[in-house]
Amino acid sequence: IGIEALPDWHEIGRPALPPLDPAGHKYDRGLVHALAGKMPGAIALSAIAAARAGAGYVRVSTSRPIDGLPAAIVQLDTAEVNDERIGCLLVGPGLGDAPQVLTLALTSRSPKVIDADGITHLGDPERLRGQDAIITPHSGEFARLFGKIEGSKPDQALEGARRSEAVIVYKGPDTIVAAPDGRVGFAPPAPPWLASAGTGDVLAGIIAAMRARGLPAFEAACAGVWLHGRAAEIAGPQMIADDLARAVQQALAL
Ligand code: NPW
Ligand code: AMP
Ligand code: MG
Repeated sequence: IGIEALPDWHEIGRPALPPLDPAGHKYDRGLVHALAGKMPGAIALSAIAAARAGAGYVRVSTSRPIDGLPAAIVQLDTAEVNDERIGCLLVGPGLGDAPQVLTLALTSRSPKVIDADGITHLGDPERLRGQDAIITPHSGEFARLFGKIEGSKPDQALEGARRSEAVIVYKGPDTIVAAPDGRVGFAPPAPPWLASAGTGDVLAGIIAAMRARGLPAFEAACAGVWLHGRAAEIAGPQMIADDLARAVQQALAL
């Protein structure tokens, strides 16, 4: 089907974040709790991006200390996934072969962003039902989770959202956000230098921060995609993922 025939589509634009409560404390400004795995550098990128995207508090559960994290990012050796203060749980970047960490995340009632190896370990999209989840697959991860779905990229994303009851951020040069209720967001063009290692991990962290800061799942996903693209423009063609994570702060001011 053509774009005009899609149920409820729109071009993704600047996010409308709720204003900060002048009397708020760090937990009110959004607690992102990230679960580390075999490649801690990836979750470090996510955590830094979440902090730069304005999460008031970022925690990382990890079995060993992670280099390069700002002092404000707290490292814990236990995964307290049932803490009701968690505004968004993040699992998957750098997880590697640790499906039990995904299973643990799915026991939490908090909203979730699931990316990378977390998507691969899902196996069955029906495990996402009732999870209040956003998933952020590239085309390889999308095919691993959903198998072959016919149709255009927005058709596929919508069908994936329907099957999983999750918001899908189907990444690539033409990123699409699809919700189970039929809404579809089309990202504005993003610079091709985003195609480098670690940029997807940064996106997952930004979206987790948007969710923890109070945006509903579809809006958080769209806001994250928009900020990620703008941060890439600000960081410029020679950027690496670390620069991208830092540039999110400037993208928020646009
Ligand atoms: P092909 O070539 O199309 O046949 P994986 P990953 C296919 C972590 N990272 N983009 C493609 O197959 C991540 O968080 C750690 C990419 C390819 O062979 C994950 O935990 C970093 N691939 C883990 O590494 C920074 C696509 O899928 C295969 C594709 C693995 O994530 C880097 C790769 O998929 C990285 O983020 C697409 N659009 N479409 C760190 N600093 O520690 C199809 N493929 O095996 O899931 O690899 O995405 O690199
Ligand atoms: P990942 O595949 O998880 O590392 O994520 C890569 C990120 O870069 C995603 O946000 C993609 O949408 C984005 N991206 C990948 N290739 C391109 C491209 N050619 N142009 C613009 N953005 C891209
Ligand atoms: Mg990735």
